[in-house]
Amino acid sequence: MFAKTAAVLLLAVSSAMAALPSGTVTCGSNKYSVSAITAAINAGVKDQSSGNLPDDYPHQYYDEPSENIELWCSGNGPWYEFPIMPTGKIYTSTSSNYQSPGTDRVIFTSSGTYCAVVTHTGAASEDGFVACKND
Ligand code: 2AM
Repeated sequence: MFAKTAAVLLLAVSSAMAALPSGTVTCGSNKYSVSAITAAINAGVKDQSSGNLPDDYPHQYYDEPSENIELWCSGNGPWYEFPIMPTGKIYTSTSSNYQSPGTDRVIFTSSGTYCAVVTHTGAASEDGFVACKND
């Protein structure tokens, strides 16, 4: 009984803490480690606070109920999205050196708390997003 209660409590606390993914996240055929995800979030937060916004990223991310994307962070936003690149490089587009943002994005809060990894690959509409596997 005690163990069961403790397990339920642990589950409740850990889900409220917006844990990072437990392992590799897959977006279409692109794979991301937890450290790559953390690095992309940190770059997005840094760009935002420095006012350096390559192609306006981070963009604000809006909860779209029809997309059925679960956000693993608590609160009501605002949320932000920033490209995560399958090359392992950090997204640093500039007007003189344009870089495509690709298909995949990390979603996070203004303080850099992890919320999700999403992709345009396999989304129901061309401009829509779908959650990446194991995010
Ligand atoms: P993106 O530029 O990173 O692809 C139209 O889909 C625009 O809204 C795109 O600029 C897209 O980001 C952004 N966007 C924000 N939240 C979205 C959501 N929940 N679903 C789809 N696009 C979203």
